[in-house]
Amino acid sequence: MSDYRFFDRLRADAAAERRAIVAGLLASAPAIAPKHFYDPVGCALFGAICELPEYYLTRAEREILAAHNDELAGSFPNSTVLVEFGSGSASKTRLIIEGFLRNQNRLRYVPIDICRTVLEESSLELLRDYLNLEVVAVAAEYREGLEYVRNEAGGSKLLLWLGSNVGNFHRAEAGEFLRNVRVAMTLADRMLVGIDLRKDRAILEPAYDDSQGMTAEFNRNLLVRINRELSGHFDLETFSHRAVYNERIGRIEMYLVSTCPQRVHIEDLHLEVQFTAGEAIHTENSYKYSLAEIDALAAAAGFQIERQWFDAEGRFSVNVLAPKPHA
Ligand code: AVJ
Repeated sequence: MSDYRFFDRLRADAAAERRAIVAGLLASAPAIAPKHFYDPVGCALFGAICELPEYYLTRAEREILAAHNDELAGSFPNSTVLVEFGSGSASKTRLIIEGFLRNQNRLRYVPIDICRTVLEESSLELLRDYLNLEVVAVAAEYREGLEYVRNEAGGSKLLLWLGSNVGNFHRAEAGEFLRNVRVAMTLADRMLVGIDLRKDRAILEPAYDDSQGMTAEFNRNLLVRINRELSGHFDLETFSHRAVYNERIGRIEMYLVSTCPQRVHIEDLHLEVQFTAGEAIHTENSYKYSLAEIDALAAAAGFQIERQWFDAEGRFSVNVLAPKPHA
């Protein structure tokens, strides 16, 4: 298929990854980075999470994109290129693609994702469904993906960062990443960022602790991975899923909590990790933003907010950021 190219920029530095896992598990506040969720099983579980009744984020963002895709596409010149960080199944991106294909007869789409399997599958589905689409898929983490964007010259670009993926970064780090993106952009380019808003914990906590236990399974999959890939001996029954909204900081925190005192052997890491009863492994932060925090994020990264849309219930925001000329 001439309209399809696939680049694999996933780092193969297994030794460095292992060292990071050891350091995380041995830290005084044990932690595992959320990027490790996304092996093929974790990617599939995340896809299922997006369909859950409690996980309002995907639906709210889809509602916004459906309402504004024509206006969005209409504000760009012909032969604009779409680049997406963390494209996943790209199911919401379809709305944006369709908006652009109503305005221009060809469109290049560059999805960048850490999930190789989901990336390939979604790319092929898009190619099948949109005859005038060219797909340049890049399997990569954000950093390598950004490098790819920087080296790719071309017409004007719309960069997408949907799904409140920004939420996994601490606020200052989110600003730094966006600033790096800003540096790779021209003044004609735009960055579209989907950001979940601060809200009542009664809505937030069930979104991360659903009644079907899907999010718990997604969380525990980290331990399943360690057991399988590093010959670990985590007993899944003795780690419970916890998701709490830290209202002061404005983030959901996810943990795996050891329900008893125990030692866990991880053979390939030559490691024995001790847990006390109630000791937790911090597995994810999901930051939520107030409008003032979105303003501050954009400003810190050298952007101005050109458009800002919300779903009818005011749960989620989609922000079109324009580079400030002298930032
Ligand atoms: C993919 C990081 C946006 O934080 O909402 C969903 C991941 N974790 N349920 C989020 C996630 C638990 C998700 N992001």
